[in-house]
Amino acid sequence: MKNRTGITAIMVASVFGMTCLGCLSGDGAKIIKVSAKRFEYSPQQITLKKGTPVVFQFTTEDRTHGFNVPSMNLRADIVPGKITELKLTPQQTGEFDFFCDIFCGSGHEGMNGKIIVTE
Ligand SMILES: [Cu+2]
Repeated sequence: MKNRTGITAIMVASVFGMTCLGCLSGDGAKIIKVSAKRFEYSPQQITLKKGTPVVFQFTTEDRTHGFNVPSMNLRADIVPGKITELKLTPQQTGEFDFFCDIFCGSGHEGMNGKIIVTE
């Protein structure tokens, strides 16, 4: 349990240069890489286990996008040239829709995906 200084309670950390210095993954959480581009996320469907902490690492290939999961009260900006991290420990099983909430052009409305939380 080293390298935990100052990272325990951080929700979002953005790091320049696509490297992840002092990232949230130090506590053993599973890393889930999600890339965004007009007008889709990859992967579009993410399956998680209830009670198991994960760290999302968001990147974008073209421009700024959003990542918003209203039913989980979770959102982030995804900015070119950075890795944006978001920590999540799902507390409920079910299906949770996410979508881009930063207008990124014609087609933006269909930029969405799903988090599935299993027991
Ligand atoms: Cu968008």
